[in-house]
Amino acid sequence: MEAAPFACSSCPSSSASFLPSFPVTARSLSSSSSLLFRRNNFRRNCNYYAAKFKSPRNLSVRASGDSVVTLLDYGAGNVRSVRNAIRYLGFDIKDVQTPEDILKADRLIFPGVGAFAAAMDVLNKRGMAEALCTYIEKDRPFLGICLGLQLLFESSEENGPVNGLGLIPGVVGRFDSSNGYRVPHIGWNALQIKTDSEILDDIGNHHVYFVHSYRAMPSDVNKEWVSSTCNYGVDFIASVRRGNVHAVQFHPEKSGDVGLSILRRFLYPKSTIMTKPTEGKASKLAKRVIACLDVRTNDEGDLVVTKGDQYDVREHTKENEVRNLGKPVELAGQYYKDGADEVTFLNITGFRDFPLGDLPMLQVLRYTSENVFVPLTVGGGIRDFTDANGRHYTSLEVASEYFRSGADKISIGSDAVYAAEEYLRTGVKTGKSSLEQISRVYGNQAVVVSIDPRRVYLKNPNDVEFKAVRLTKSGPNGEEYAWYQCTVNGGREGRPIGAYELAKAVEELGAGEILLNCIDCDGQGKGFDIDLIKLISDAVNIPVIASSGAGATDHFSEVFMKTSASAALAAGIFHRKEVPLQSVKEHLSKEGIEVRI
Ligand code: 1PR
Repeated sequence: MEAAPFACSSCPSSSASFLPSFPVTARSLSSSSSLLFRRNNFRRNCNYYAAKFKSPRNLSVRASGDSVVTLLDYGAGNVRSVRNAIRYLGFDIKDVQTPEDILKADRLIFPGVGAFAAAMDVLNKRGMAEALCTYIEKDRPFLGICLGLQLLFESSEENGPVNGLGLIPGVVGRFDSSNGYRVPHIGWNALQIKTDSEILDDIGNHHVYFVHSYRAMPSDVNKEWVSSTCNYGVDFIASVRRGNVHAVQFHPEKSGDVGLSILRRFLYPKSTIMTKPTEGKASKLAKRVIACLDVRTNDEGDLVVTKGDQYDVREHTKENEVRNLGKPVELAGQYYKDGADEVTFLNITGFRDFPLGDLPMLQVLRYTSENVFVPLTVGGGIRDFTDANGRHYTSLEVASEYFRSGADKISIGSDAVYAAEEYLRTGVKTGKSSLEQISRVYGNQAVVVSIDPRRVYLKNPNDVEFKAVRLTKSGPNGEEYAWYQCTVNGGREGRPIGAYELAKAVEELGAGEILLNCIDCDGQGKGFDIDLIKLISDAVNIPVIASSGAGATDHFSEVFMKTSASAALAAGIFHRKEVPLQSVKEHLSKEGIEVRI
């Protein structure tokens, strides 16, 4: 299986390569079944796997020191962010190679990645499921993250039912999107602390970062485990704790200072060096504020952050040079400190320069992810490519390289337009587009589609076959309507598809989020295109990021009050230091819009 980004679980990955999982019976799901019963049942299942797959045995294990944490990275995904956070907190990492490594660990972190069935399959095949159960039953220090929490339950409905480790009663199910809640659940949400959870002390009023489509529900049979819940349409389990065993559904390694403080409490239990996080007021899913860095190589060959006006990034001088607004790693680090909820890098010449040839971009991701503990998205050039030597790269390989280098989400622009056009023309999902392949392997929460539409004014909405909107402000010749034509190659080529049609098609093809730009508004500082953002955010059930045109704090409150956007992204005002990120947050907060402070 390909590496998956940190965003685990639980996502509707339909990869068919999983081995059959053991059957889930009504009895095994019965709420009255005892832990012992489940463990016996589990051991029978393990024996079945042990017979089928020989696990490596008797390999020597180094003793772990005080500042070493053992990491269970079963090879199904990229856990770079977790590694970076552990190292940042002063710990070395010892990777689990064998089941014995688990049993001998002093402190074990299990950042589950990928889909539930695939993860259980790997754990069973390598004999690690049994070792994990033994380790946890002995109350050894354990921290499961995201899928690492879900796997502790009896079973999951993700591509299932599929049996889990069976340590906690309950079934992991999918969020219901029919009640207006967008799935995946992506973003910063609040915790309701239920019991003394130790690692979550003082965290209750803060936001932490979630990204998942599946969740476990609190009930009478698992209430002694539940240390916190979170509300997203329903109250679901956000964390569990019993003795030294902890697991969290959210991502501490992506939850900024608050997340680092949770990890620190796990790594340094009972330490006196804790710094209390500042007072928080979190009560629900926050609207996100995202800083975007358009990156390209300038004429001197340096990778710089640039910024266009309606996508034109060159200065209007005799030299006509590429606008240079700073260094990508430095700016990303600054925005993280300023309180950005996410950082997005767009490799804007990726459509013509092959990104894997563009190694500085990968370096930018690697360096940034060492110190930036909020989600990183990277886009540009994600498509199949044959290099000058005739070597063919699939879009999946390009995406994998981005993920391995520290991206949590990838963003597809031009290639998603071609895929949507093809899908709308044939009505067939081939499964072969970059969008479908990457979302199947990594989960749809890891795939953003970036749309670059341009307004086309109309006198009459019936003049085109695409969805048109009545404009709040009429066009240059008094036109009352417009449709939004999608473009490719950085706005250079208009395509026969509207933003509305594209958004609905890519949602069906597996996009987990939409980054909605607007060429007309880009760099203008006059506000977001509310008509466009309302049109798209009302049309899909996945989160929409409003982009292009922010010029003042009011523009952010306007977009959140008038549309269903989940996040707002800006570039120019942050790069030019016209409006500090913190003042955007403060303004939104004053307007009664929940944000992460
Ligand atoms: O087609 O898969 O290679 O992806 C290319 C990516 O690069 C796309 O996401 C596309 O949006 C982006 N891109 C290509 N050319 C440009 C350009 O500016 N010449 N940048 C470009 C798009 C738009 C926003 C911008 C907001 C906010 N930039 O991301 O940051 O409009 O700006 P503002 O706050 O200053 O108004 P592919």
